[in-house]
Amino acid sequence: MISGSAAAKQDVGLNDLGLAPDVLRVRLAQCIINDRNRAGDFKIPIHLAFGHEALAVAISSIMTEVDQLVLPHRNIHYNLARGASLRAVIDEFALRADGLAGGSLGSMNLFNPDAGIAYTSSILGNNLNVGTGIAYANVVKQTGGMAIIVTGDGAMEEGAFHECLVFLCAQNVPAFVVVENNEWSMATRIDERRAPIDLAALARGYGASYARLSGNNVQSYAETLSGLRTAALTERRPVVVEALVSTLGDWILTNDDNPAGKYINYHAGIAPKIQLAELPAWPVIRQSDDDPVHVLAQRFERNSLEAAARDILAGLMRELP
Ligand SMILES: Cc1ncc(C[n+]2csc(CCOP(=O)(O)OP(=O)(O)O)c2C)c(N)n1
Ligand SMILES: [Mg+2]
Repeated sequence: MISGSAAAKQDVGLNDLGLAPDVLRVRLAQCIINDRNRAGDFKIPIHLAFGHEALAVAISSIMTEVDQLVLPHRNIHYNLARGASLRAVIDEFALRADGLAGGSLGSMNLFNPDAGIAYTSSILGNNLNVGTGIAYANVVKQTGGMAIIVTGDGAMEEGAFHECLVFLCAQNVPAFVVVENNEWSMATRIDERRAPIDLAALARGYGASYARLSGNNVQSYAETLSGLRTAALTERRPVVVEALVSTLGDWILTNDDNPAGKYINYHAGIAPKIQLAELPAWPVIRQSDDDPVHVLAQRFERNSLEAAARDILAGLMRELP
């Protein structure tokens, strides 16, 4: 299990912060998009991924030019981590021709082959089948590349999840099947909707490797994933990577039916409680290991992180339409 470590802190400039600036950029860009959504700029459903930044940045950092990402409906963190400009994403979400995909894909199907994002689907489970085909093509064509297929704890309830693992194991295909486990599928928690599934045992049963990521330490995630990538290619087998994430942005709904207030876990749309202007100088949402930005402070001095966040935010603001 990978978790945040309490190594000596470093007070350093932007270039010496490792992957921290990338985590901050993905966080700040999402804050800006959330504010724009609140202002009424977008007409499509947008699934933000506050709390998922460390995973996306770490995965992006270990990808080679011949690897492919295959994504589900919640994909903004990967699109940003792979370098999409904020402006191109905002234009895409506003369905403008200048958008990342010419305004034709919107949010839930947003892919970007130039950045190694080969396919994205809003249909749960659909990207597992397509990703399996892409992974197999890597073997047949001997590209040396690896498909990284991302799914959720809800989408893995689709039969495609099992078909995909059976095929990848039977054909000795290296691939990552990354399960972003936030415990929620829309408004239902795992313990409300099904029996718990032990992914380690399930992977073992099919003949796949298994790794679990938790704690949101981007640097150790990257090191672990890099080792897993090498092992998958050498051993020619898939790895189920279960990443524990908290999708930040929860709020309390109070109305006639719920006078005492009902807890709403963030799924899509505006995260009502998150506003850039109200966040600290470096954009922490939750003071715990649930928040990859909070975890950055285990390694770096707050001064360094605040300075980096200011620089990155200024750069993002310059991009805005
Ligand atoms: C085949 C299919 N069924 C239902 C939906 C509606 N739907 C969209 S997102 C979602 C929840 C997905 O949960 P999970 O895979 O855990 O991803 P998360 O939203 O938690 O990141 C559902 C049921 C869909 N898009 N496709
Ligand atoms: Mg989920």
